Amino acid sequence: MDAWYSDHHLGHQGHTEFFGAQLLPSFELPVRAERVRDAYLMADLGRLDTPDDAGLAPILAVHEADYVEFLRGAWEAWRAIDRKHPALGMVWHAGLGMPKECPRHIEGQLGYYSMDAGCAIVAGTWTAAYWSAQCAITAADALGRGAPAAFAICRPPGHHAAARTMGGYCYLNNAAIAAERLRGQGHARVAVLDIDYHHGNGTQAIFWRRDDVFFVSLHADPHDDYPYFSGHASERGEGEGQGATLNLPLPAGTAAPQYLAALDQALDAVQASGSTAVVVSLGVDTFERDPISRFLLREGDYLQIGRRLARLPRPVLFVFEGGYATDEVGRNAVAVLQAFEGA
Ligand code: SP5
Ligand code: ZN
Repeated sequence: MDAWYSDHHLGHQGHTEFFGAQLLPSFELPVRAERVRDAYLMADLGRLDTPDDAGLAPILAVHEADYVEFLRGAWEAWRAIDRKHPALGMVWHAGLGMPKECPRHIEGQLGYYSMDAGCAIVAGTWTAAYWSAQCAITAADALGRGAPAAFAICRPPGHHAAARTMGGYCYLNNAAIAAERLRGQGHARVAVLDIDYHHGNGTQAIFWRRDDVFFVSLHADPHDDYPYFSGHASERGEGEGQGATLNLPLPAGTAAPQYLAALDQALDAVQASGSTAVVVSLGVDTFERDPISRFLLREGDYLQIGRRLARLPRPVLFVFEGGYATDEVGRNAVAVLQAFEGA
């Protein structure tokens, strides 16, 4: 399978995050995508290319225009008040619902458009997020031309971003944008299978009321881990989308046997959904030595995952999400693809 990668992601660095009240460099580092790219090339699975520029239209098919405008201009606006540090909101509207009025001040806007303090903005953030999304779009277009599988090496990741909200290192929802693109190619039903350690709350929210995109996710139980406020098994979609969301939360300490059993359940659900194209949100922060996660998957387990994913209906688009063990992130992500191709 061919892959898409853009080095514009390198401009998104120097951003920080909090652990409690301690400010740390973000776990979401440029080296992650470089390691995935290098492992992909080493595995000799196909061609690596840079994405085409499909413009803003496919992004605006998923995200609200005011949010996209905010992301484009946030760094410039922030520079007017602080020229030295990343932009980061610290005031949120939790519990109030989405306020009617968006604040005029950039600090207020940063809070208005975010779910947490995990999305600092630096000079290169918008360009990086834009080209990350373009990787997913170009890869989806390759499927439209008949490729059975493709790999979008996206950075920053996307699955925590909703239509008007950033969070959890995610600005634009690459997987949702790709799923929408596949819908536009004539697939009546598309599935998004999210195997990142964290619940894909953004993707779930985007398709919550729709039955044309089936969302299924395996992740840490939100009682115990980020994003805490979505991902429970009781969340099944609403309205037209009733039943088109499936969450399979798993406890801390989950290892391969339990994980693979849940994956089988997810794969059965994708089959039953009648989807004719699949986007896999491929996070490998399920790894035993991931620094922010508490599952116990080992390197060889990613081959098992890939072999099982070969059961998916084609075409399949792999979109890179999380994975923070920088020494192993490349090998683990590419192991999934190798086993998928080999099966
Ligand atoms: C795309 C993705 O994987 N985003 C993850 C965002 C997680 N943000 C919250 C991280 C909280 C980490 N707390 C545990 C620290 C252990 N040292
Ligand atoms: Zn994650």
